[in-house]
Amino acid sequence: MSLGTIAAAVLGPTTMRILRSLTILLACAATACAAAAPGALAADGITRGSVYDDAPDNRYLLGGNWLFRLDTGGVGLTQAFQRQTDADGWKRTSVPNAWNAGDNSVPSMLGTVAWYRKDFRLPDARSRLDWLVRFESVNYRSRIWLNGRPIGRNTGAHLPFDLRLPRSVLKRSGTNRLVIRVDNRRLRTDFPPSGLTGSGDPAGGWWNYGGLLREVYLQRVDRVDLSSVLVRPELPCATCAATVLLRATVRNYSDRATRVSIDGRFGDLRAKLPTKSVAARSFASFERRVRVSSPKLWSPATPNLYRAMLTVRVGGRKVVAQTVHSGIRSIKVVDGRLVLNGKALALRGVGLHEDDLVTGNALTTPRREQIIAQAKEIGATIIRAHYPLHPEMHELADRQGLLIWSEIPVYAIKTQYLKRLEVRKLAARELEENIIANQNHPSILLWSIGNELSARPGPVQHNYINRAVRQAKALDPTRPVGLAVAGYPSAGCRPQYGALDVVGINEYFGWYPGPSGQIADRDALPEFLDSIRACYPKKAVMVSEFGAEANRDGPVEERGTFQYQQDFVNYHLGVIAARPWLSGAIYWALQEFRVRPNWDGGNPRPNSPIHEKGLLRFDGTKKPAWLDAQRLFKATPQLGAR
Ligand code: GCB
Repeated sequence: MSLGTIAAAVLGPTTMRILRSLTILLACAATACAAAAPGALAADGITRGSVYDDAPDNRYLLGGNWLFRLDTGGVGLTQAFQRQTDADGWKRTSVPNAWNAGDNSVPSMLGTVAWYRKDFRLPDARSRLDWLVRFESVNYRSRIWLNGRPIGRNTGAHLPFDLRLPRSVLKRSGTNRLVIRVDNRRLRTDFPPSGLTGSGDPAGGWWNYGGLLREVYLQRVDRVDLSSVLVRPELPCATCAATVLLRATVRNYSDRATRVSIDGRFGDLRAKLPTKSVAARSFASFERRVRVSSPKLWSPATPNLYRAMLTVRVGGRKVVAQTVHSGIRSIKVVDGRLVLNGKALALRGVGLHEDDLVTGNALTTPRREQIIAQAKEIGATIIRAHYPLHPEMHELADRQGLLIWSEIPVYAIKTQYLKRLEVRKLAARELEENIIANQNHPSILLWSIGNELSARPGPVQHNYINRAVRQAKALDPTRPVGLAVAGYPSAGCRPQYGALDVVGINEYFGWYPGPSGQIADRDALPEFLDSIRACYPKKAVMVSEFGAEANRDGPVEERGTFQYQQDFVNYHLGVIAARPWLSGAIYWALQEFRVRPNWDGGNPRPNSPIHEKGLLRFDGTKKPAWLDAQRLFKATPQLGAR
């Protein structure tokens, strides 16, 4: 047992997290603050563990000093790579990092190519070990080299990927050099897609931050590793016993078939998973069900968590273990309502972006804690983002009782691109990865397959919806599947939404005019919502967005004033409250964030690139409408209205 493991056992995860941050700071005091040339940077900053709790225990955070440089070009990739590995031109940085945080220019939004480098020594030099590198989120296209040899690539942010460090190039005791080329220039077929606005500026619903936006880890593999862990409670009724499925998918990295045994735990219950042999260089799944006779249910009001644990052994020796904090609850759509543990929901909540004035999308733990605390303070029971949130956001939501509308960034992609095979494949991969990475969280309410695709769907979107719903249900039969759509009366009833359990309506009545001015008048909202109910009587319907920009005091009739926003919030929440069949409503957004150059968001006096529909300003101060939303959220019986 290493010192780190002993410390973790004695001190617990939160204290360990604080100690890790201190270690990084002290490392900086000893090295970064000395004037060593970046080219000769010492290998440093590797600490045992992860910034979140439910991770396998064989991870090491690749923290400390990293190097960064913008691309200086090169004819081919090899030449570019060689130039980038020269000693000159690198600057110190730390990871996570968004290199263009605070640069609000058009070129910054359009994206560029940049390089990161980390020199490191393995924390354990034993030759029987294999090593992986894991990236939690890289925006957008990445290529990775180890000691000058290409080892892999990835496309798409907000979801993790890992690569094996080849034995033939990995130095067991010397310094290894990891180099990552990150390209955040967007294509029309990316998630989210690029494009141009009417005025020729880069389009897009949020800032295009480039970089290693979340943590990077090393993962130590002792012959076999946990490739995924599933802890899935099934609750037939609110007063029933629960069955919990424990499943571990194990990968054997070695050249020999290996007999693996797994000990499972769920709360106080212990369960051995059937022992089997895993063939050389392949995967095997192990599973077992346990019965929990009188479960303490999870809900936003009582976020009870059970600690589950899977410990993998080879020849009786523990090689890896993972903890999962699980919650027992059921979520269903019954007669057109979302029902949690047998009670119909009328959720209230906020949409958000992982954005920070200083660090952009590369958030710190305190900033994540702040966002969740703000959502709780306003009285939310649900949060929504356009992409999978950081794993720690999920854990905070589990612990503090927030539900998550979990969406993949299949955002406003045009039908002509959605039609393409490579786009469909990437969407399917992101949906699968999101479900595999995040399904253990009781906070996840539903899987959303996208936002604002064409409001008049045809065969292409129909086909996308059908396949995505089928895929999500096959991976996770316990959760509903939804889609957020732009709310326009002219769209009518759409049979293409048939496979969905939940329809989210983004409604901006009385804010944007919409095509032919059809949503300019807010008084058209009640009738519109009633028509949606009539279209989809068996589906759960939620208002997935509503909001108005506000950045100044002024008359209540003047768009963009705090008074207009206040009136807007009161009116919309009033119309929503009068429709108890709505399963929820989500204000867009909790806080201001960066969108794109020349963003006006419908405000005659905008403050580009800031999206100002937030109830909090970017600096965290409250706008007057915050109190209205808080009062009305808290006055709503959100859990168990029926
Ligand atoms: C939407 C989008 C969201 C935007 C919002 C707006 O429908 O889903 O990403 O920020 O409208 O403010 O226009």
